[in-house]
Amino acid sequence: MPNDQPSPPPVAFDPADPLGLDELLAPDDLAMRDTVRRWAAERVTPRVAEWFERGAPDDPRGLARELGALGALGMTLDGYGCAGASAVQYGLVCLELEAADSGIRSLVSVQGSLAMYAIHRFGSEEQRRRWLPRMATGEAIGCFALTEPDHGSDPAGMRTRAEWDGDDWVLTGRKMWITNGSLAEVAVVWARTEDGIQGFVVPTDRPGFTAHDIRHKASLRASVTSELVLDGVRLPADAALPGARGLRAPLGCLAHARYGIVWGALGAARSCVETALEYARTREQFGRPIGGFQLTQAKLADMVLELHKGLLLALHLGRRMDAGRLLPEQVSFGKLNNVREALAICREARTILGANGISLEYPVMRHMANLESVLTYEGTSEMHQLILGKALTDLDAFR
Ligand code: TGC
Ligand code: FAD
Repeated sequence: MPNDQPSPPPVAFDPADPLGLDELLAPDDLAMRDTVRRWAAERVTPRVAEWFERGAPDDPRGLARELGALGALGMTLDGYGCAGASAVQYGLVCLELEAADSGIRSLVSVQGSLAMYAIHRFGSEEQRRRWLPRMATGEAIGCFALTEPDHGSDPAGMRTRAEWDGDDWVLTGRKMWITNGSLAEVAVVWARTEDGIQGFVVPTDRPGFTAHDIRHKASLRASVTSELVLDGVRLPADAALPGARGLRAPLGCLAHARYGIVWGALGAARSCVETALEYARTREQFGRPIGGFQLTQAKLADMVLELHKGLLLALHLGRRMDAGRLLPEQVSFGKLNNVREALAICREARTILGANGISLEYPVMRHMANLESVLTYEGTSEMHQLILGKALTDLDAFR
């Protein structure tokens, strides 16, 4: 919703908002953004480098409950305790969380845009009532299991299968790289059936379900990533998501989560721009601040240019989503551009910090390492190039 208050005339150039984009946001949008910004600055930023170094957040369940109290879980969904917020507000929240760390935004994306969204959109009334209110408060954590060890970009080839045995479904297979996997009370698992790909709501305490955390990650270290093993997991007939048939269903969930990333990645980039600017103002070499050298200014100017062009794009896509007019190809446009540019911004910021750029004392290398995952998950940059390529040429180059 555009701001209907008259805007005061711009008084001076604001390095934090050079295009005056805040004027395009409604007071409610700004209030929500500022609340989440403060929360992240108090609860995440001071501790996240330590979580990253250790390879796990301190208390992810506590974080989930705090995010629930902020209304950030499943926030665009209606009913069942969800906030019913706009897509623009969701985007702003993703940006603020990712300015602290991509892992925290990931927790929210997977919970809200993938697991809750799948249950809300494709689930039965009973499934919605059972899971969504507890997921909205963060009492129950969800994960979304599409990727397999041998099927990442091409989920159509998945091997995990669900077969009837009497009145029950029996699920067998492995899922890989699953965010929140070992934390989750409920997993939305995609499996092949005799009627094509279907989604299943799997309580993770069922016999035969195990989750093993993936170690030795150099990226997304403040996030839990797991392998799931489904060894003959027996489920009642009503565990299947009744509205989900074919790959169209999980891909529909991905479109929602990818939209959040369009904004989120810019949060990581903003944090790097702020850090580089501050560093350039204070670090002296050859007798003056390095921010006074033309080469450094060219880097800073280009970083700020791409950051705020990305924000304009994100806001445009958010307005389209709120109007019900956002196409999957437009989401690919945004994810491809904004993640790629955010990563380039972080890499440039790292050069400005010199040797300090590789230290976890500063957030830059952590953001940069995180964005390597963001470039790959939710569809690699190559997949989004191919989605756009197909939309432009009407020729499918995937196979
Ligand atoms: P294709 O034939 O193109 O599509 C199959 C059916 O799906 C429909 N469709 C979509 N529907 C809604 N939204 C979208 N974005 C859609 N894209 C496609 C399509 O119309 C078709 O419908 P129908 O009714 O005709 O059957 O399928 P394909 O097998 O050729 O695959 C296309 C491709 C490569 C683009 C797709 O497989 C893909 O996107 N691959 C990337 C996989 C991916 O993104 N995985 C992400 C896993 S989750 C994750 O990474 C979470 S990270 C944690 C975090 O978010 O923080
Ligand atoms: P591959 O598909 O094997 O691709 C390898 C390379 O080949 C890529 O560069 C790719 O673009 C390229 N490539 C593949 N096919 C083509 C082609 N036709 N043309 C050109 N290039 C091609 N998945 C989930 O389901 N749920 C989650 O919660 C989840 N969380 C994740 C968290 C993290 C930290 C990470 C890193 C991944 C997560 N994933 C999750 C998995 C993620 O979605 C996949 O890694 C991603 O889809 C890519 O699959 P892959 O890693 O198997 O790479």
